This record gives sequence, C-alpha cells and structure tokens, in this order.
Amino acid sequence: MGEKLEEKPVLYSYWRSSCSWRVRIALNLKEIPYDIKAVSLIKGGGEQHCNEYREVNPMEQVPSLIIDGQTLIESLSIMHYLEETRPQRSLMPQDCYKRAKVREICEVICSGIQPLQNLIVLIHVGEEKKKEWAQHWITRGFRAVEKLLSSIAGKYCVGDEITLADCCLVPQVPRRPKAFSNNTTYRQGVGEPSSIPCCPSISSTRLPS
Ligand SMILES: N[C@@H](CCC(=O)N[C@@H](CS)C(=O)NCC(=O)O)C(=O)O
Repeated sequence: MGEKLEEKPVLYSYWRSSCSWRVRIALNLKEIPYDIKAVSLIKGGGEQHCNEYREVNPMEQVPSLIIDGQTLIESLSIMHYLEETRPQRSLMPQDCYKRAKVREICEVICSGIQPLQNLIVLIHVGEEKKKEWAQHWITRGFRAVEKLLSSIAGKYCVGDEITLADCCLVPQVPRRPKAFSNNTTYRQGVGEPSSIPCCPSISSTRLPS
C-alpha cells in the first residue's frame, strides 16, 4: 500500500454535505491523510453543476474522491473501497449477520432518507411543499433506523465496534426530527459525533464566507 499512499487522496466535499461527512469520518478513522477541494452546493447556483465538476462526478453531487490515481464517486462505494484497500481499523464486522445489519442501516440512511431530502429533490418539490416533504420522509426513515438500532446497537450502531453504519448515522442525526432525540439508544450516545474518536466536525471544512 506504501506507494499508493504517496499521493494524498483529494476529497471533493461541501461542509454541510452529510454524504461528504460520511467519507471524512471513514478517512479519519482509518487515519488516511487527505486534502479537500471544496465544492459549494450554493454559490452561483451550485458549483456541482459546472462543466469541470461534471467531468469528475456525472451525478453532479459530492463527495468524489481521487485516490490511487482513480476517481471514485458515491459515498458508500468510496467507503467500501477504503475498507478493502486500507483494512486498518476495519469498519465492517467479521460476523456475517452483523455485516448484513451494517449494510441494512447504511441502506436505510443512504437510500431511504438522504436522497429524499437532498437539495436537488427539494428544489424540484418546490418552496411551498419542501418542508413537509422532507419531514415526512426523514420521520419515516428514522422510525426504521430506530427499530433496527433497538435490536442490534451496543456502544455503536451494530454492537460495540464502530462500523460504516456509524459513518452514515452520525451525519444524518442533525436532521433527525425532535421526536427521535430521546430514545434509549440515542441517549446512550449512538449517532453522536462525540462518540467517535477523531470524528471531524460538520463545519471543519467550512469555507470562509
Ligand atoms: N448517493 C450519493 C448522494 C450524494 C448527494 O446527494 N450529495 C449531496 C450532498 S449530501 C449533493 O451533492 N447535493 C447536491 C444537489 O443536490 O444538487 C452518495 O452517497 O454519495
């Protein structure tokens, strides 16, 4: 891995992006040094839509990661690549059942919550309806997450080891409806950035305004 690590990975990221935050957590946990290229999702209608960035990420979203001379998109796929190529501090359990549970929680968050409250979707839904729309889908998703966590969480989402499920849950928690802030699992700190060592803060890549 030595020669691969010589070139520092570059993460295209926006400070408020929960998907970028997932990858930043995984990179930090695995102690992989990286540089950030900020892509403002707001400035000038969104830098993610400019021609130059579309070449990097045809979905016009962050994150994207340049690593090992390749460009990777999609946060889950990126994190699995990191897991497979940099196995230090594994973020997947050995046990097959627990692995399935990690994937389940990741999927619920990454497919069942985040895309439905993503900027481009809310713009499409329209100013008038967007708040109600987002609340509806976030509530539905968190109800499922809560149920899953109640049977498998320990110190972290799945048992007592940090996994990719935590990398996905922590960035989603700030968007959690109030009704979900007081259950036992969350009260024990699961999903809180402070529960994860070296967890970057949401604002740690904030651009000077
Ligand atoms: N499935 C993608 C989703 C990426 C995504 O939705 N990124 C958001 C920020 S969290 C984004 O770039 N939104 C820009 C837009 O909607 O225009 C992933 O997991 O990487």
